[in-house]
Amino acid sequence: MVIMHIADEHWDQDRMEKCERSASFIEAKASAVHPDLIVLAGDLQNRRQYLSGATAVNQMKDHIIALANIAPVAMVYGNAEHDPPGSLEVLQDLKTMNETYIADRPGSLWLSANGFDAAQGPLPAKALIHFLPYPTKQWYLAGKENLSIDESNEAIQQGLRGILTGFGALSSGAQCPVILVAHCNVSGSILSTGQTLLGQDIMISKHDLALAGADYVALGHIHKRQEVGPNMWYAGSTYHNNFGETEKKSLNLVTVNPPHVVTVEEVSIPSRPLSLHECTYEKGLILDENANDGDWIDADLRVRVTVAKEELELLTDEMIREKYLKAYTIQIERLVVPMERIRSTSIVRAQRLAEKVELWMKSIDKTPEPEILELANDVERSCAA
Ligand SMILES: [Mn+2]
Repeated sequence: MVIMHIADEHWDQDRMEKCERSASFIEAKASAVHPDLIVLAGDLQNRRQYLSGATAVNQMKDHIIALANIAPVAMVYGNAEHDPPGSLEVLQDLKTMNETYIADRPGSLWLSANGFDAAQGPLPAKALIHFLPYPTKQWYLAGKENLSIDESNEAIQQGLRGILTGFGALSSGAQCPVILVAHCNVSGSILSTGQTLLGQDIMISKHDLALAGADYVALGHIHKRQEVGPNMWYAGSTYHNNFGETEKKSLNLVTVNPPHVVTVEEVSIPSRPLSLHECTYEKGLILDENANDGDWIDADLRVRVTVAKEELELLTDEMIREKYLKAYTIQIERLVVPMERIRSTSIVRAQRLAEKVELWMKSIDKTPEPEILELANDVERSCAA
């Protein structure tokens, strides 16, 4: 049983080049590997796509058709900000070789040669799939609107545990690989730099997820690829969504061999990093202490330059472009501040006390005597001792 686990594709008409580049890589990989099941763990769209005007609906639909012509596709709804209720219905009932199932509520399905089935049919089951779309308070607190915050949190956790325990009961009788597809925030996971979460997440612990008794948990929501518990993986997003997000993007190829041997292989997706560099313009120089990172090479780069009002006219776009010659694209922002602030930022950034003293003296057009710098070093050493 080979499962292709993809998450957070974030289809968006404003980022079509990025979306299509990753999507065609994924389709080519799927067609080469020919998995038994393709799993999409939520946030298929970046925001609701409309059929009229500028839209990503057609490309997104073509992508799902391409995947469902290779293998059955199982997916869950992501956050309502990205996959609003009902917004994925346009992907239901496509004319494809295999079925596509989109879960908007918790539930389980059996996969056999006949496709997806709510009950175990006469054909041998290839897999049991549990679905946990993004948990919302409305869903878990329906009919319990008058609870205090503590009581609601407890009710939500109880509700989730109930569902996961129910999954577990079904899993224990299954003679096939068991997969849980979930879009949620697992406690202890690490956000990718640049990713900000909208609203307040319901947190789920890996111990609660384990109640589902799945061989593999295919997670979506956090854009940084990571294993949060034994065989519980965030695949990460398929392209770089935010400036500052520079880690490489991937999908997981998961093999489950009976009885319960799971191997996970990372497949890197060629996506251009979104690099963010903050620097200062001072006396004809662009100072960027992280320039040596090189994370901007071949990246879409945003450069934020802090520049003194008095020096603004001296700083040209060409000077900035020249510093980051190998960046793929550059967006330039100028933060204009009074001269004093520029001086204090470089002083704050200096690592050693002697360096700070030197910078400060330079700002009042003086050069420190060597004894003064030695003294600064002595002060630093005696403080550290
Ligand atoms: Mn997402």
